[in-house]
Amino acid sequence: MLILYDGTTSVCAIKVRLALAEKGLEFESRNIDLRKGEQFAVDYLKLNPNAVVPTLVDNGEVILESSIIIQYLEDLTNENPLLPKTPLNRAKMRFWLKRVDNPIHPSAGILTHATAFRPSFLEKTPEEQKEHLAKIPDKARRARQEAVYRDGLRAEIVGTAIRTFDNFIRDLEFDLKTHDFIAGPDYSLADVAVTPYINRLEALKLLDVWRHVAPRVINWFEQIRQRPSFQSAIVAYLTDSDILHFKNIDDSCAARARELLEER
Ligand SMILES: N[C@@H](CCC(=O)N[C@@H](CS)C(=O)NCC(=O)O)C(=O)O
Repeated sequence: MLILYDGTTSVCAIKVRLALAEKGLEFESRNIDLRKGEQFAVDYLKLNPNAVVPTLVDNGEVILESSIIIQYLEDLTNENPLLPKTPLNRAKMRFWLKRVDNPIHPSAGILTHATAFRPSFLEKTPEEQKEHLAKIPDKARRARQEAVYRDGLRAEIVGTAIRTFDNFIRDLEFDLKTHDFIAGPDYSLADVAVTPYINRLEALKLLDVWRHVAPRVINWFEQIRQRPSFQSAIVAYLTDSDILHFKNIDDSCAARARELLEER
């Protein structure tokens, strides 16, 4: 049995849940509440010393890193293949996986923590805030979270995150000119990897910023939302508390993004 140490709104965990759904693989989801700091529990750190989700355990073997996990799932079964058919499209797929890992993933973290997760962090006492941040093993991640919890959308790194997404979306738009999916004519792991991040932009009311420059990306996302995996791996997992976190998002994130992109 596959066990997924999971996070309901975690973009990386969603990536894995989408791959599991698309491959038709059964698994047990064990939720790690990141807002409560369950990723720092001693037993969890033994599985994943980076204090992040997802972690996949297959027959006692631990597999880390979402992009590696989804490729592992692909290797487990030939059913519902998610690898492009040609070497060139496979290379394109791997390129998008790499780019999603970095710089897209940290950029998504910056924007999410500056908006959706900031209010509940600020409700903690100064000691609790300090304690939470001190437990984050990756110094760069800790510094990013500290900056956006403190300064919100005015943090300097927000500009870098928005510009990173701008380049990403424009490049996706370019690639979608020649094929229906991101790495060729068929749905692949590239679509799996990109979906949670475009969905995150939508949740942060940011996707509209690119509606006119990237109509193909918007159209691609509309198609992706119709897939059963979108419902089972994303929508069905949202708890009332998750919905509440994202309900607080107003238009200020989109307004800040427009302002930053005009400064370019
Ligand atoms: N490179 C890792 C990144 C995992 C990651 O950053 N996960 C986030 C959720 S999307 C997390 O667990 N964050 C914990 C925290 O913010 O303290 C992967 O792809 O698996």
